[in-house]
Amino acid sequence: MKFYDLSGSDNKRFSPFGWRVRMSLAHLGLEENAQVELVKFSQKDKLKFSGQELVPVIQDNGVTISDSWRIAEYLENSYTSQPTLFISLTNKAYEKFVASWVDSQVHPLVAKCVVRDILDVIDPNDREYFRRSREERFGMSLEEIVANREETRTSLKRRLFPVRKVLELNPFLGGKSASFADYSVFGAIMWARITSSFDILEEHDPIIDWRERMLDLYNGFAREETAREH
Ligand SMILES: N[C@@H](CCC(=O)N[C@@H](CS)C(=O)NCC(=O)O)C(=O)O
Repeated sequence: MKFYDLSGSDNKRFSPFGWRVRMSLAHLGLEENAQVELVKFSQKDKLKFSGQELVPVIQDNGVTISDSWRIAEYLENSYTSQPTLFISLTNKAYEKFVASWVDSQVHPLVAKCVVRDILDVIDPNDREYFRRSREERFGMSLEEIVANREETRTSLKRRLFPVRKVLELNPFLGGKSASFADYSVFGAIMWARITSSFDILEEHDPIIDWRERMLDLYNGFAREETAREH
């Protein structure tokens, strides 16, 4: 299996969607099966075979799959007989809800905290593209986007309310063990952890305990990925 993941300079892998796939591979015990191919923003030619320009992508047994959700579905369908990544039996409804909620409601706030810092961890050749494309998307400079990030963090704290409520009852969003819902939220956490020294969680937030549990999973491999100092 080949796994194409986004990379900054020094092979830093910060893509939140890449993290969903990394955690899913580890969850299924497949991390050793996947040969990782790192792709920088300026190396989109490596993805030509997939007919689109975004990572993550996997190639396995002659099939090519892009999009973290579709990749996780493929892995679960191909490598397990029982549902474990997607625990809700009704059309994966819960995981779909959480993943889409993170994409639309959590990622924009995380971006407003760390997008300027991403510039420092990507390849110097990718910086002009990154600044231009993100400034176009937000309609302001990277510096302006993050200017009020303490306030953004307070909004993020409010937005993460449902996560806190589930964690009052369970150690993981998946219940007793982690599921794709956890990996969706955790992807956003790792995105910030690797690119920025700004902690997107405020002190004493109970979500910090969950973050620690997530960092411990699968022999703590996520914790070993170099984080920027807080
Ligand atoms: N829906 C896709 C989103 C993938 C995506 O947005 N990937 C970003 C990296 S986090 C990317 O490849 N960006 C390339 C670019 O912006 O040029 C998924 O879940 O995999």
